[in-house]
Order: sequence, then C-alpha cells, then structure tokens
Amino acid sequence: MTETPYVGDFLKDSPRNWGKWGPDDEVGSLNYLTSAEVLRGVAEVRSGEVFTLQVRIGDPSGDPVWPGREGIQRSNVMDEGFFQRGEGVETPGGAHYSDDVATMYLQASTQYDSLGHVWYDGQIWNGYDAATTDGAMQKASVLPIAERGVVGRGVLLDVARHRGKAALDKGETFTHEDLLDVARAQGCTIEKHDVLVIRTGFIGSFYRQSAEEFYDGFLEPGLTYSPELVQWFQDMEIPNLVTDTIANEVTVEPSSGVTLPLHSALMRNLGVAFTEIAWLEDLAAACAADERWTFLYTAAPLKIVSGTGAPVNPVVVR
Ligand code: UVW
Repeated sequence: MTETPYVGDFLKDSPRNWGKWGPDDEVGSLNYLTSAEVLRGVAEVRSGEVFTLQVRIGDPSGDPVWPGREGIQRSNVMDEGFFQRGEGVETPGGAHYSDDVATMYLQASTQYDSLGHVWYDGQIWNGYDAATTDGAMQKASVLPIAERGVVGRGVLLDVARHRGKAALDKGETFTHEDLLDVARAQGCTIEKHDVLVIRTGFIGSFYRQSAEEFYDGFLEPGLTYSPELVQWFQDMEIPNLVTDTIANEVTVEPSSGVTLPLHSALMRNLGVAFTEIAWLEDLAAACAADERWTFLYTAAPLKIVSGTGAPVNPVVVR
C-alpha cells in the first residue's frame, strides 16, 4: 500500500494568491466581490422570494458536525419558573424575562471558516505564521470576513438532483467539469466571481436517518481535488464556496488518501471563503420549480474576535 503524501508535497505546484491583495489581507478571494458584483447579484432578483440557509440549532436530530466535535449545548437559565420560585431578579415595573446559555464549537452549525482555519508548513492564508495564533487567531480570523459581509451573485448547482438522487452517496465525488455539466443541464451559466452554492443533499439526509447511520463509515461526498479544478477556481476567481456538507469536499481524496486537500488548495492558498453545513433543500426545490438557479446571495457571519469560524444564516433573495 502506498503511503499518503504530506499535503505540502501533494500541493507543491498549486497556485497561490498570497500578496495579491497586499501583505495585510485577511479576506482573500472575497475581494473579488466589489460593488459591481453586488449589483450583478441584485439584478438576479425577480420574484422577491427569500430563503435562509442555516440549519436549525437545537433540532431534535442534533447538529451535523465533523467527527470529534460536539453538537451545541443550549440551556435555559432564566424563565417564569425562576421567578415563581423567587430565583429571578425582579426589576422595577415587574416584567419578567428569559435567558439561555449556549456552548458551541464555532464550526457546529452553518458557518464561515476563517481563512486561517486550515494550514500546512506552518503558514496560513497570505503566508501568515500559523504559530502566532497562540490560543487566539491574530491573523486571518473570521472577524474581517464578518465585518466585510458577503454579497454577490449566487448560482445553485444541484448535483444530487442532476444525478437523480435525494442525496449523494458516502464518498461520492464530482469535479468542476461535473459542475459545468450540471449548469448546462439546468440551463444556467457559472460566471466569473459567482458564489458557488453546491447541493449534494447530504445535510438534508442527516435529518432523515439516525445519527448512527449518518456517522457510520463517515465519508462525505463532494468536490475532489485535481490541479485542473484548483486552476478553474483560480481562473473563475470564485470568492466563496457554499455546500450542504460539513467540510465542502470529499472527506478523503481517493487517489492520494489526503484528507480535505481543497481546504489547503482553495482556502489557504487561493483565499476562497468556505461556507459549510448550508441548508439548501428549500432553495433547491424553488429553483427546480421555476428553473431559475441564480440569485442574490448575502451572508454576515457573527463578529467573533479571533474566531476560527463563525455561525451564519445566509439569506438568498431570488
Ligand atoms: C475541518 O476543519 C475538519 O472541517 P471544517 O472545514 O468543516 O471545519
């Protein structure tokens, strides 16, 4: 059996955008989303329908998370019961209130990863030193993305529907050429600077089965690395990849055995923003119903100082 290569060797010839937006850049390819791109997105709005793309926090099925992470713990620490027991802090006027406390992995719901979330060779996006993290990201955290916001023209590529499946199988892969085929079949085009929204059906399937079944032999379906695919993202100047999987790419690249190489090739090297665990079922049904697959995509992750990522509820208007 051949040994899995080190990701730095595997990607040694992969293109990089380090320095392209200056030595202090922390939002990478989101720089492609200029005001003109915002207007290009606005021009896609026809019917005024609104879709929110976050999964529910606190759903009885739990939270779909990467193995090793935990779902979100929310507990109530103040409600009418506290006041009736004399444990609430009464305020002048006598109105009562409720409070919840939540503990969560920042990657445990629909989320933006920071550009510094994944690295190799001790360097994160733009060449910043990964070691300066020191318990709190000093560079390329999620905060600059949150403060900037993300608005542009989005295109939904429904790979699952194209393959006639409710959801892709575990480990099932597709390439950028498959995305072009899907776009052709849908009668839409992928344009330069589009926010790519890719549906695999995988997160939808989380809610239709037990957690045991979902995590058994955990291997997400998704885009699979090739130099051509990375070059296509580079040529198309894709700012943001949004998918309904936990990690936006096939868990293990089949030919090399490398885990999540697109995190390194696209996020670390090109500065492509990653949005994961998106809820796409309702949006996809609407797009299929009237065969309109492009829309205004907007997202504002939470402003978490030094965050490795931040929960988000993207809003699509079509
Ligand atoms: C990992 O970091 C493993 O995945 P994600 O991008 O989903 O956080």
